Amino acid sequence: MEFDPKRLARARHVVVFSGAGVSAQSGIPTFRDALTGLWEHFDPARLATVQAFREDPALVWGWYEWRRQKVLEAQPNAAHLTIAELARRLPRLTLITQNVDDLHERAGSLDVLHLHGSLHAPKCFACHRPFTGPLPLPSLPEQGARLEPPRCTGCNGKIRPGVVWFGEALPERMLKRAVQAARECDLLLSVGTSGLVQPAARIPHLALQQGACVVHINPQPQPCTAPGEYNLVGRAGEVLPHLLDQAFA
Ligand code: BV8
Ligand code: ZN
Repeated sequence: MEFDPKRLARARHVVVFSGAGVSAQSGIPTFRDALTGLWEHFDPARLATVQAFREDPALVWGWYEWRRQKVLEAQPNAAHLTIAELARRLPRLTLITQNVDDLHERAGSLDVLHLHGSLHAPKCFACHRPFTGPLPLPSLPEQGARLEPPRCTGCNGKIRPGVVWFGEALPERMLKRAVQAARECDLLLSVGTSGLVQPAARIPHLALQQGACVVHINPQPQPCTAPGEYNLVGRAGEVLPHLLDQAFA
């Protein structure tokens, strides 16, 4: 059964749930893509943890600064821009992202729900105060270059990335708003995510459970377990603009 794009134009409340795949065509490595994936050089499950930062703060801070540098050098791609355009054309759109980059915001999306935090919100590892000091452009030679984290102006603690690490709780308020939107939407677009990381991966299932239609936009077709679940196989940078054109033609 094919997904009818007109359902998008008629939707009352659309949720877009995005993962690393939406930034792939901006040149930001995803976590799992074999060739360029972040896992290939460094295992995020090992590095994206409190333990790793405790053991080797310069390695972890350097890895995140390298990733922040990639984001600063990147541009939003057609997928980000189309999601921002959809929000302008629909009565209501809630954007929930697992990504820690700001490409959705730079594409014009407003009120982005970051379930896993942001590269642009560093904070003190000790006292949790947001770090407001200057962060020079890292200009790191390559992934894996070490960099001593700056110090907190309040308590001299080490500054850490403002992201949610494995084993850390997701920001309560964000997760509540995301669950609420999934429970009341009539259509959810799941864009560029392998759906492996919990509890974020529950979001599309919550939408399905209450009868919303869920569309996976991904070059790898995702398992469709329920009626009302569809695959649009392809890269988000091409599939989303095409979907917008067909929906509002
Ligand atoms: C928690 C921020 C408890 C940091 C991230 C065993 C079983 C089940 C769960 C667990 C388990 N062991 C541990 C857990 C829990 C764990 C977890 O889920 N682990 C997984 C690995 C099994 N979860 C946690 O630890 C969470 N916290 O549970 O805390 C708790 C509760 C209360 C109180 C205290 C503690 C925290 C999880 C958050 C981790 N942080 N990010 C950072 O970025 O470094 S996760 C990180 O990885 C991303 O944020 C993202 O969520 C995830 C990557 O997933 P994707 O975005 O889907 O990316 P991926 O590369 O996997 O896929 C890309 C997709 O895009 C692919 O499908 C590809 O085909 C597609 N694609 C490629 N190109 C394109 C494309 N699609 C479209 N267009 C293209 N062009
Ligand atoms: Zn501090």
